[in-house]
Amino acid sequence: MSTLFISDLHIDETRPAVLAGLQRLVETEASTVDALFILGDLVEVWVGDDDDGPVAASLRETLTAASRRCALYVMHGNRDFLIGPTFASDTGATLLDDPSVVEIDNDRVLLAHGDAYCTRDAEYQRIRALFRSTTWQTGVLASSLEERRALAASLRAKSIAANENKAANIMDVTPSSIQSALDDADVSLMIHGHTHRPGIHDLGGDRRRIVLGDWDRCGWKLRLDQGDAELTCFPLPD
Ligand SMILES: [Mn+2]
Repeated sequence: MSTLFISDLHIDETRPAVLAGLQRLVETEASTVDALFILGDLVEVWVGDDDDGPVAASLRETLTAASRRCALYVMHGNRDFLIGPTFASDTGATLLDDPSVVEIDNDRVLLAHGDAYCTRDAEYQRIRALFRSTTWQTGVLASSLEERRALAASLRAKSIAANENKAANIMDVTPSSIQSALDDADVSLMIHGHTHRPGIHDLGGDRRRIVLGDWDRCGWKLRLDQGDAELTCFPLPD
């Protein structure tokens, strides 16, 4: 069995190369794997499944093409937590809870976006809890698409000012929170994104933590083939 993992594409209208890179990955690789997992922050912002803009339309098309070639799983990140069941059914994707344990090559693997393990950033964790609460999300989704676009634009302006998508500004995971997550799930392998610090970490014993990379100067993908893990950076189209 072959499985592909990506995360942190942060797609928006300002970076067409990233969307083009995803389209090319789907065309060239989705039919060579059994499943594609997107572990959060597929987009820079998602204002709701009723988004009728060009980026949302391209994403629907691209993910639909992916789900025709392999099983497609989408997990929320801290940017696209408003992706809902309508988008999932439109594209043939299955929404995955964060975290989730899935079986791959007869091994149980813990999948997560990763931000929940950055426990040293108390302020971030407070905002995370708010944004992921049903009450807050229901309130936002009750406002008009125009109001949500305005809210997204103001949050995005703040994010650019704060350079929030840069690894230096994202706190890394707390090692103890990783060990607890592995203990709780009773697994030896976890895969996550968010921190923009791609790598394969040997945690001792048979424990491993694989961190996916963000799509910026290149795209990042992890391919698991019968237990072999290959984490690579590949060029994005011009
Ligand atoms: Mn993230």
